[in-house]
Amino acid sequence: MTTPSPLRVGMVGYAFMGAAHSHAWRTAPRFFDLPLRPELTAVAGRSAASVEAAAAKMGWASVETDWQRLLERDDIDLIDICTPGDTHAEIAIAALSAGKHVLCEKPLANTVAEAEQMTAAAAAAARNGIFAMCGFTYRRTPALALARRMVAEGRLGTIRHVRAQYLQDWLSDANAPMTWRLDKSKSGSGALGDIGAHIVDAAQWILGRHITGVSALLETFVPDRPLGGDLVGLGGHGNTAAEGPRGTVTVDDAAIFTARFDGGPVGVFEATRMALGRKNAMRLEFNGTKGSLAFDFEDNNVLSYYDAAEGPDAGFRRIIVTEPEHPYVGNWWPTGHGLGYEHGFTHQVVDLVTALAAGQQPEPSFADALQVQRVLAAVEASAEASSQWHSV
Ligand code: SOE
Repeated sequence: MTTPSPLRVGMVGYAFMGAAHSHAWRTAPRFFDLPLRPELTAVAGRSAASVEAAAAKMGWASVETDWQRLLERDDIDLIDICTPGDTHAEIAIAALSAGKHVLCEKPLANTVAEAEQMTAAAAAAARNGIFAMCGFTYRRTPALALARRMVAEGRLGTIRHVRAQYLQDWLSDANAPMTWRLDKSKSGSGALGDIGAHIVDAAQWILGRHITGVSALLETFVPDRPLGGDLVGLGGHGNTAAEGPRGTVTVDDAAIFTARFDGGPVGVFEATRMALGRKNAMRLEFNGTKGSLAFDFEDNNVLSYYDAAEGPDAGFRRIIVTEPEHPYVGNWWPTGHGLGYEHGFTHQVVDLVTALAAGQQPEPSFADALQVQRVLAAVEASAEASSQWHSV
């Protein structure tokens, strides 16, 4: 067997997402026969001591304290962007014009204008065989990939309803500290972009339909928070109560909206990081004319399916998505042994590397992610348009 050519990766950022991506780059070739062999060539971060410690822990061969250095290096083929949203556009556009492939964390950018520029840069690069992809990893959760397959097979008939929630609780405590995720200039938005973006992308991808309009409200329950916390630890998922001077929260704590999809389905969406007791409840439900599907990431190896053809005794049944025939699962453990959060990132590497080796556009493309960005912007615009709010 010939050894695959290397795909030499330079990663920017090394917190929560950097750790998840590092694990995926290392693990993917150990479980999947990849057409290219990922190499963890260099990681960039501003603090020399911290980036060196991260490189040693996560398995990167070298470090840079300026991400621009990654673009100058000719031993790097792909730039993996794991930094807050305010840096995505600059890094991605520069990387593409330097002839590097790009994997960029979601949401693609902080504004539609930035996302448009990134999409234009990606289109130009694609003409030269250089590709960009956005990291909506939940597409790679086996149960959700199976849901998409079942919808495409017509098992639900014509879809009428979409019910989508992404519920976490790590910001419930009003003294949980400020993080970059609560600063609009860094994160673009709050629960909306951080976790709402995932349910928008997943719902559209599973249905193969786009959201065409929304009616929304956004709420910020805790307008200021202690500045004393660790702004970076756990990628800004710090939830240990802190004291001292408080900074202003400039993003939404909760985003709630109704939506219409092309072709007829209607949807209800909710994203919050203040649903006490819900840890990572990324939930999707679809109701069609022939059946329904339901998923909750807190039980991520299960897809619930209701088949109306089973007659009066039909009930939701739990498909344990761990059979070798299920998407991605055949390369892992024996039936029933289950996968977790990190596997989505590993599958993302598998799909990305497979597309790059074939000279094909990986999905989701920047154009796909721009469309999600437009939905987020429409939610914000609708929430601001109080004239459309009817008081009771
Ligand atoms: C990354 O994909 C991500 O969206 C994080 O940014 C969220 O904070 C996390 O809770 C879910 O995953």
